[in-house]
Amino acid sequence: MSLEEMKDLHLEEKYLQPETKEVNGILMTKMISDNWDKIWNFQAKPDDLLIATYAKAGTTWTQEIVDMIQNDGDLQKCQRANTFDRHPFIEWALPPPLSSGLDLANKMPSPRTLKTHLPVQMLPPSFWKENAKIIYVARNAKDCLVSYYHFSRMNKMVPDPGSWEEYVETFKAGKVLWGSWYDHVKGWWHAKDQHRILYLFYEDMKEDPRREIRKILKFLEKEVSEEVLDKIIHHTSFEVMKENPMANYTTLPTSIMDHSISPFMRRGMPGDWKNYFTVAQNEDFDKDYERKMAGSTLTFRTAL
Ligand code: PPS
Repeated sequence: MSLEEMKDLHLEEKYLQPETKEVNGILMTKMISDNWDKIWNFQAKPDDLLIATYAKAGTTWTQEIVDMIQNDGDLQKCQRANTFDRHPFIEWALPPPLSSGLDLANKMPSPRTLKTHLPVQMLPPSFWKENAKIIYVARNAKDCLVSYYHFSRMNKMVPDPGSWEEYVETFKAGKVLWGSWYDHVKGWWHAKDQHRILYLFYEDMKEDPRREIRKILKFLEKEVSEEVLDKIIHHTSFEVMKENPMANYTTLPTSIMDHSISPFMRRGMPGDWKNYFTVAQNEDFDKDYERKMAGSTLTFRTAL
């Protein structure tokens, strides 16, 4: 649906800078909250593949890698649609007649690849029951925060982040959509020992994409030639994806995502947080981080 058609339907006020409403103590858009029963009762299938992440952790990157693998490196096939249409975002609810993630997923023939940002305790239970494969990608908190801040400035479908200083506190308190980063990464880390979950790190993918893509291949029980692997690495590099309209979210109207404020494909590297945190903010952040992550075996690299 074009922006003009959306305007005709007067839908904009319903989805731009949306109201929020908690579900089980986790901040969500009001649309997600209002549709929560349907989302919770989503029927997963055994051959579904779910890409689960905290927002801004490398979801789109992983989606492109997986799609390239599933299509044996066929670039044309991976150009068939926007990322968000290739892989339904299961909890993303929009007012009709716009398609919600559930509608897209229910219409999609199997095998499906799906996306979620849900914290582990809120994943529809059918995923566990059907033993669907899940790839979880985690990214260090500081880079996630910076990326989420800029994304919230340019994307009118999520709440306004306020000033940088305000946002640092909002993020630490977990009062952002999909809740606390700390609980999210720890919750999924714990779950990986009980379920078919491949837990990856953004920083590892950046350091050695070949090694990490091989892990995904093994998990998906797929094999590709070295030539195809090279092609996948190239096509899913930040520089190439930044120019790929089917992956960089530039096909959305600027009233939804305004890339002149900040591009979706922004910096694409670990350590960019150093350009934003003051020394004092960093010290405070580290102290709070120690408290929130105490007792966890999960460790992150904040630079390469
Ligand atoms: S979303 O909206 O939650 O689905 O966003 P998500 O895709 O998880 O995260 C967006 C950030 O990932 C960066 N990105 C990449 N980094 C490295 N390589 C590749 N290929 C790549 N593709 C996307 C993107 O630039 C966002 O991070 P920042 O730090 O803002 O640049």
